[in-house]
Amino acid sequence: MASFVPRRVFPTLDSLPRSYFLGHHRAGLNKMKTMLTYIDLVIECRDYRVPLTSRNPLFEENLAGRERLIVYTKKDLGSEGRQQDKSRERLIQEWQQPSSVLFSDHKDKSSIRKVLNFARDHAAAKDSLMGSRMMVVGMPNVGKSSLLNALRQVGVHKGKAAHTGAQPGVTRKIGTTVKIIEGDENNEGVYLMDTPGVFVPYVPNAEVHAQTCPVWKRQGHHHSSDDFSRLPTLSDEHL
Ligand SMILES: Nc1nc2c(ncn2[C@@H]2O[C@H](COP(=O)(O)OP(=O)(O)OP(=O)(O)O)[C@@H](O)[C@H]2O)c(=O)[nH]1
Ligand SMILES: [Mg+2]
Repeated sequence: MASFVPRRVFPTLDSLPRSYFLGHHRAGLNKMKTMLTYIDLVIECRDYRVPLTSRNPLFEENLAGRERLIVYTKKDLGSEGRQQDKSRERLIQEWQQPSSVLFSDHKDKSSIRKVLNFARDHAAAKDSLMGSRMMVVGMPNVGKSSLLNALRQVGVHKGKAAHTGAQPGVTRKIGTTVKIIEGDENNEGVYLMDTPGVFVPYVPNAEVHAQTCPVWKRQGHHHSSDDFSRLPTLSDEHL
């Protein structure tokens, strides 16, 4: 039997659409911008497995001026708790300074408590009777609504409030706002607002496209086996 010889060069698939920037992405981003006045903290979610390509520069451009916590979600799918995983996390934290960085798994209460503690400290520093309002943002399917549900579950022991799903585009509108930390006589508590995932308007080259599409399987978009053969590894992301 002939032995398997992996290919070293991949053809560029020019026929594939390289973006997924839909009307509700633009509308969502514009609405997020207008809501910023009421928001004390932006919680930006990125995918732990693709820390570079799940970052959307549109958020930096459009949501500047608010303090930001970056949460790398789905840690359970990308980390085995090895030394190299921890080194990579330290590298990501350094890279993102001065923003704060946390890593989460929506089913791991201790990682969710770390996000809650950050939110609590942030709200306490603001020291307002009105409590604090936060907004979760990120690319489609990174786990924003799952994080919101987990924070609500651990923070105020309430059930799922936002729809979640394996396909991108589940959250279509800015809407669900939930309490994640109870208030007291001095403040109203902490509230978190869910937002629709926003993709980048244009993916510059086939390589970046090949890295993003297997992670955010696009609705109605067929991927060739070539896309999947180029599934990114964390080393491809230079981290
Ligand atoms: N293993 C694992 N899966 C997760 C985690 N967080 C979210 N997911 C899964 O990822 C998928 C997408 O989650 P959502 O919370 O709907 O993602 P979203 O960012 O709100 O997506 P859109 O609203 O479409 O932009 C779902 O199948 C979740 O169950 C996590 O920490 N670990
Ligand atoms: Mg959602």
